[in-house]
Amino acid sequence: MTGHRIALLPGDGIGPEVVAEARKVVEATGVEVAWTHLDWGSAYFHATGRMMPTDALDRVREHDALLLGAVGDPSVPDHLSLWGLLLALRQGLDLWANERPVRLLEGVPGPLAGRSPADVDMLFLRENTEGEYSGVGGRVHEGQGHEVGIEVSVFTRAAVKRLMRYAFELAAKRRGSLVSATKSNASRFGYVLWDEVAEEVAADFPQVRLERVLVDALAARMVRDPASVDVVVASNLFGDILTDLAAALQGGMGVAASANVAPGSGAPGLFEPVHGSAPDIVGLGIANPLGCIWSAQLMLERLGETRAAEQILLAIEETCAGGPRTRDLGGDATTTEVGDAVAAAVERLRRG
Ligand code: GGG
Repeated sequence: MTGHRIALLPGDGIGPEVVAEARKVVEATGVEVAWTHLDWGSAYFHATGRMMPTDALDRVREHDALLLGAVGDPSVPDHLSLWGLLLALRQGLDLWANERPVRLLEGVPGPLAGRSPADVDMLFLRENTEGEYSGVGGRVHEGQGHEVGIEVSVFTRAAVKRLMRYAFELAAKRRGSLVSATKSNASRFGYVLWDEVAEEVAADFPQVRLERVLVDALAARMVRDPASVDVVVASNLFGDILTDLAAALQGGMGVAASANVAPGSGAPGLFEPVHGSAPDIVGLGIANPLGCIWSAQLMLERLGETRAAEQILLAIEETCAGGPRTRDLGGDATTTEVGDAVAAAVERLRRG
């Protein structure tokens, strides 16, 4: 077997539709890939009682990277599907950083009227294994009037520190500015630790300006003054919410991409569009594949395929600027037409 070993997890809903286009675009780069198709997800759950098999972690570890479509189906409670697959992979592989680039692309309509692509270029780093999504908690007195649900946020010094350090490293390579999203005024334990670690790590990066910003104020600033935001580091929940806002600012969930990674660990990264399974448009052929294609671009970049990654990004930009667009971006093109256009642009760029 030659090439990068990539596990494809199309998953649920529109996942298979967008993953097919991302695969097509990767193949257009000429990069050698050995694909493994894993049919895990809600259909697998109905057949086996689990979202993925018991040896799933061992099986995915045999790969260099994973490309996932979407998780979630109306027939399976969301907390079972998410914890049975996506969160289980993030925690099980200890993929502690969730990276989400946010850029305005020429030609993509969005709510930031009057802003140009140069004004919006952010990178979000979301803590990915604990915080508000630690999975710690429980329920008592179920079904009774005095029922209690407890959800515990877990912030460990080690996990905050590794993420902070990584965020500072990336900020140092970009514009030298790091915003740490916090809420240490109202939440007086976890985020106070978060802030302390941020200040400690900052001492090692004098070239980076650290700003601690309350998450609510940061949300407003992202809309009112996006050019003032470069790298953002946030907890699991805050990162989840802020990156959906950021996706809306860049034109919608359909274009947003992400990478779940554990730099330096050797674990395969998990690359996925930010959007969910969108059950309302499954099978209509109108899902926007750009978020998944962009995620595949991040994957190739991580795998060291710099040239191919650059070509995909240029091809995405070219397609947004003048090519077919799906309905969410104001066009009437199908998922396949957009995937074909990006793949054709990649092939043109390869030929020079
Ligand atoms: N693209 C994968 C997917 O379906 N994500 C939906 C989701 O609910 N994600 C939650 C999260 O990112 O924590």
